[in-house]
Amino acid sequence: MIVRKSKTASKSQAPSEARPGGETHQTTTSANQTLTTNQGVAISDNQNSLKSGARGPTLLEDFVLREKIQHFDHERIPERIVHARGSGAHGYFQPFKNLSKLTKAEFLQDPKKTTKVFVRFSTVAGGAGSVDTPRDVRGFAVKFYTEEGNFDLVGNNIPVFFIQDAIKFPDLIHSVKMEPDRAFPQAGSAHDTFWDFASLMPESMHMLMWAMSDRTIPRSLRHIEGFGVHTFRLVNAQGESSFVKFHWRPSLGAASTLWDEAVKLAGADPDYQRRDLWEAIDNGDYPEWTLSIQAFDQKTADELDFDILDPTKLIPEEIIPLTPIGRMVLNENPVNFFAETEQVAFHPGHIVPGIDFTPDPLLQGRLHSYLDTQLSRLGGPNFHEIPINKPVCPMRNFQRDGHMRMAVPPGRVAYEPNSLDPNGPRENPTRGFASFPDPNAGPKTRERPESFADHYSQARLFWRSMTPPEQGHIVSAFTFELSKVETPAIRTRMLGHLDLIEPELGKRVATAMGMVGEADKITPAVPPRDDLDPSPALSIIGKAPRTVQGRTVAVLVTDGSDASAVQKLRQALKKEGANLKLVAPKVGKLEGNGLVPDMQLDGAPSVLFDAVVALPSEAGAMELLGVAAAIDWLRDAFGHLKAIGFNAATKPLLDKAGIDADAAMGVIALDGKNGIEGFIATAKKHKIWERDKLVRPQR
Ligand code: HDE
Repeated sequence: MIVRKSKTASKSQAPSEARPGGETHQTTTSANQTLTTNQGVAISDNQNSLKSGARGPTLLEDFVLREKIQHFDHERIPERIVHARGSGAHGYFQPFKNLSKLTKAEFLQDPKKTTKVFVRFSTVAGGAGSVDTPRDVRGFAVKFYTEEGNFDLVGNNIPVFFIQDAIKFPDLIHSVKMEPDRAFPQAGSAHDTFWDFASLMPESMHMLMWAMSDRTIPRSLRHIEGFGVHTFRLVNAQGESSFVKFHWRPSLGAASTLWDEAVKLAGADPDYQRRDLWEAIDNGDYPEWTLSIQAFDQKTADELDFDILDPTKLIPEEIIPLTPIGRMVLNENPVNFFAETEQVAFHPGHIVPGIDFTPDPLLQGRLHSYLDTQLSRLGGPNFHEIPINKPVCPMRNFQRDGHMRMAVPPGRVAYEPNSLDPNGPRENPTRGFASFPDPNAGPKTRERPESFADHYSQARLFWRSMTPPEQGHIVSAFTFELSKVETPAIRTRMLGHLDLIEPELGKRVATAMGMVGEADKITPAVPPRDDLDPSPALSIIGKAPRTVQGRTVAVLVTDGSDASAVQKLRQALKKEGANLKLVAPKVGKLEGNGLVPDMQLDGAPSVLFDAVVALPSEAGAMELLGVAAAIDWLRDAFGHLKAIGFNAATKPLLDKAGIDADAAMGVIALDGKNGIEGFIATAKKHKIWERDKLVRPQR
């Protein structure tokens, strides 16, 4: 059982005693509070090892020391080979209505019933200690603790994948991970081996477009969409099956950072997204997603111009609309990161009656991998007994023993059928999982179906579905990554693919790289189609809701700042569901206004916030003129296209930062009439795209 403690830490301390060596001892007389070894032996001194004389050598017999150090030496377990860096949260799922027409899955029947979930978000390429904001796909894995067993929906924030067959996964991952001789770069795809591999894999083109789009630099984990990627099956009580694609949509809307923000965030706060998720939940700002499906039958599948078993393809919502089926709320932080977020074991093969697989060759390979990886990661086959992985429904079988077995099954019978234990577990033909009798079968062959061969049309569809700023970002991302590639032949090969995806894209990237006319000529297996309608639903900017809900506005204040102006702004933001953080040159209480800053300026660059306001006093502004961090604060906010609010005293700072006080460009005077309303309305745009042309080359 996971024991949850109340949020407030106790202020009272155990009594502290002074000793001759001057070290701190906190002691107790209460049996409950007594510190013990793992064997339950009370420990009298946790500050000093057992020595032969106060200044003598440490004795081997010190079992307290040896046990403590030995446990510490083995505190780390192997990190996940992919998705090592992750953040988790508990919550619940609730269906909107009874879905029995489509599925018999118990947790999708009753709209009054909630099912507990644990979610782990992750980056893919970096190690467990890597930063939160590299350009990378985000994992979106949900464990539903249903009454019919655990169902894991182990998806990503992108609806397609790089490869079509599981046998390519180790190659893909080896190419993106640190290069094996030099062990860099960490958590990044901008290097030769990744682009070498990708440029030799036409099937990766569609996913590369997503990877180079704003999707891979999300604003926060609360602002990502999620996708099951593969086509799955739903099966109802009559044994009828539909195909299904799963989609998660965040209630705050999807949103991304700019590349320059992502880079600066990595330095300003390596834990930016983990902290954001934690703080939102801690503040009661619970992130929410709607689960939607695209359900369709065989006839519709046959009519689509791609193969639904091909995980590099998506079904545009404009062709099969999303049907919302329920909502997920994350309302509880883990109490222990290791026990929960690190030890949670997801597996696409964890399904429940009413949900089934398709023969997507990527999914099929995953069905082996996830169970297998837990043996080395969690040390044996009994990982299902770790609290975070335990099903909530009864679990009984004849599996026995193994490393770290916790269960103590009594009795002499560990087999079935048996006559010695008539009350022991037995097959249940009514409730038991029955695989959908998929008629697909053919001769044994190592072969890619021809229906998987169109690698460019949906990459083109993606490009054409983006708004102009998003297209510009894709061009910049390809330019950045390919410019980091040292081998010219890899660059020219990739430029050839971009020409095929869309000549305009190829040309813009080649121009930005200074490599016009150098693209290789690539012959596609199937030429890209030119007649696909764009899918506006694929754009983030196009469908961004105008809101500041769940966002953070920072206010730069100094001694003598006007507390009532801060208070008015705070109230107005609160009404809109946004947070306000006070940033000041010093973190202690300010003079002349009693304001207590949340953060100190050097540790609170504007990159951490969604919009900024400067409300210094006149004297405070004069002092800030000599502080580079203050000028950068405004300059970066301007460059990152954030709404900027200011008072009259800020004017010299804006001048020094080279910022025109132009409301049309999102720089709003707060002390004017309707200043606060105007600022909030601007902040709701998230980014002032009109400003982009003032601050970076348009590619
Ligand atoms: Fe994974 N993947 N994967 N993957 N994956 C793992 O499982 C693998 C794929 C995804 O927060 C590993 O327990 C293979 C697609 C997520 O714990 C491993 C293939 C999608 C997570 C593994 C894929 C994913 C993983 C590493 C190709 C999106 C993190 C540790 C056949 C639909 C789950 C572990 C968490 C983790 C294998 C492809 C998503 C090694 C062989 C496609 C979100 O088993």
